[in-house]
Amino acid sequence: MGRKFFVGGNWKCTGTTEEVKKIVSTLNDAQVPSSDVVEVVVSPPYVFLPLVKSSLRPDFHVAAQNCWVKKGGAFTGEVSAEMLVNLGIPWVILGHSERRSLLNESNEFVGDKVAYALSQGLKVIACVGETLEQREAGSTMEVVAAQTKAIAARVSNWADVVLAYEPVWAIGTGKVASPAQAQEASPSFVHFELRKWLHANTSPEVVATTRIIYGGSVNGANCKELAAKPDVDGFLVGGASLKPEFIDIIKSAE
Ligand code: G2H
Repeated sequence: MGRKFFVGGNWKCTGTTEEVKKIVSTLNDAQVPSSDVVEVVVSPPYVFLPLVKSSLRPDFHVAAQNCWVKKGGAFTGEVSAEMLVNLGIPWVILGHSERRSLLNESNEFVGDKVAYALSQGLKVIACVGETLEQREAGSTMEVVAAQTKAIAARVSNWADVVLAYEPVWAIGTGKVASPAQAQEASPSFVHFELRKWLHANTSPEVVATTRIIYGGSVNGANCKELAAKPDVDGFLVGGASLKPEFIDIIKSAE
């Protein structure tokens, strides 16, 4: 079974109601490959989820950018997985490096979040990735494997998980991982290595079906070449997902 190409748009903490309406209108008017070919999920800030959900074309889906680690309750400022389900939001991004680094989310905490979100029926875009210091120290795979292991230790059903490899040094910097860094025949490349890690630690079905997408300064100009790599099953796009070039990135699925 082939893995359907996945394109996520992470709008991060940006936007006004008017800007959000404009982005949705651009997406709604776009000619893109069918949902048999590409799965498109956009992730606005929490406050815009109902607006985007109600106005976005039905073949595109919506993700929250985070959710709480367990059942809701006395957790001021948090949003629970149950609330997202109640709103009809099918996806959530968890473990983004901005939350890992700025809010000190540990591998275990992210793993717990992934497990809880899945248990409530959400689908999860789970992010992993190394910092520049870690890459330069030669510990990329060690870091990425530890992050993935904390998820795998808590998750048995990977059907609703998309793994996003986002090297921290490539996020919002304009320094995209070269296609060679994201995937090459050599086993030293991270997507290939991650699939190998899944092979050693999960089941043949998980290895064959889990999508490993790339994030970090993906744009309309570099998406085609990245998309052509066999272990790059799609993208998580930040800055460029707010612009019309997001359509070109969706089209790179073909
Ligand atoms: C990585 C990515 C989206 P950008 O954070 O998750 O952002 O494409 O702006 O580097």
